Amino acid sequence: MQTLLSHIRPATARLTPGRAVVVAMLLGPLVGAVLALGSVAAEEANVVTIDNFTFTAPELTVAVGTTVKWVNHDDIPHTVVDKNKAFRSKAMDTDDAFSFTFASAGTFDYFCGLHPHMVGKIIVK
Ligand SMILES: [Cu+2]
Repeated sequence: MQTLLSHIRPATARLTPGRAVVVAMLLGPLVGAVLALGSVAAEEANVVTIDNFTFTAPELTVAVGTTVKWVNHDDIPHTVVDKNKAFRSKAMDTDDAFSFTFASAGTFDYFCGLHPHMVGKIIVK
């Protein structure tokens, strides 16, 4: 036990009030940034991002009348094509977006016309 304490004491002694303030100052903006990201994500609930050849989220459920936006975050072009031809985007370059308003209920399976293994689904209720 004595040896364990002798190991702990130097560690706690190092966290002086001055250092604690520095740590708080460093963590503050980080926590703020994480909270800000959280609120952006909440606002963009009907956005599907394209990252690393993947639609995220791959499956999204929305109400009739909802506009869904796809945003390409990859550095190569992608498209969004509905299997039943309800919608079809042009090639989207980096940070380009495509939006479609779902006026009727149903399940919309879609894929990337350039990389057909990229698939996603919008469920409209
Ligand atoms: Cu693609």
